[in-house]
Amino acid sequence: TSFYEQYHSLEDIYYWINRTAQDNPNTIQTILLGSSFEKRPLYALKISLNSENKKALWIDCGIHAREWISPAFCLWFVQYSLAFYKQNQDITDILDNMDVYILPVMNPDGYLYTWTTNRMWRKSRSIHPSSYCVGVDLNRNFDANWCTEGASNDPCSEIYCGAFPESEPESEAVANFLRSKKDTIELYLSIHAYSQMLLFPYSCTLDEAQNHNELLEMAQDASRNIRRYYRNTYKYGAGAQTIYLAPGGSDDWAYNLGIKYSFTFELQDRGRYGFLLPPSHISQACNEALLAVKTIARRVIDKT
Ligand code: 0X9
Ligand code: ZN
Repeated sequence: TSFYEQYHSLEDIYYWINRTAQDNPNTIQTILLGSSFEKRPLYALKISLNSENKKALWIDCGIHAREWISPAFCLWFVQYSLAFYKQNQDITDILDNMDVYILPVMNPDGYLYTWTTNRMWRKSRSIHPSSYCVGVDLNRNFDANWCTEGASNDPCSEIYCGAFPESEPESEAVANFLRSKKDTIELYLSIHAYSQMLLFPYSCTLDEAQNHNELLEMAQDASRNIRRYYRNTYKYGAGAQTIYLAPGGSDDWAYNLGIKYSFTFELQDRGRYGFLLPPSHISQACNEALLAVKTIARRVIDKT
């Protein structure tokens, strides 16, 4: 099996980021977004094949530490882009029309902790002055109905929202970057696991987003394609209506910033292995997600 059909330690991922940028100096650039609580660098890769591009696609992976298929997808996507540009029509159209920013691991401290100490860790690894409990749920720390129903102000909770919006260096770094690029980024994607869902705003309220029907059609189209090509089922819908109310998420925040095409993908599986998805399933899980990215990006490009 190839490098991309395995899970990788944080150290290996940093090595891969460096190596990928070095080997592709004309197309790939690394961007240092900031650093984690434990002072690890947050590197994004920018894939740029057409210097005239004004539009961009953002993909982040690894917000939640234990969702190992998520960083695996970010690596998969970069590799696929480099290997299949000018070979596959869909990826060629994406890269001809958009720059792509990829953040392989938004929560490096948590990811490392799942490799060394606790495989089921979800949150970041920040310490709080008032509690012995560690970490913030980075997907509850953004400024979208922050810390209302569906999040917790208890530092010991798995869905702890943090002391204030963007209190965590990881979420602040991502929010700062997206703010600085909000006029070019047209499509925001956040990769999670598990449960096989294609979600869009809102999760922080039961209200419908202004372009709800458009988002619904995009997600439905992606879900249909996955069923047709991979015979697998992905539910789709607004987050709060499809899974649960969960405020402070990056997708809702990016949407309110003005990125009108904003999605959270929950990759494989539906609970058989859960977060412990075996490496033998990586390729199908990533191919399904890739097809969803292609389907949705195509529609965004055609509209804008
Ligand atoms: O609860 C979450 O943060 C995500 N599910 S997970 O099992 N990966 O933790 C869903 C996120 C949906 N979007 C928002 N809540 N904004
Ligand atoms: Zn998650």
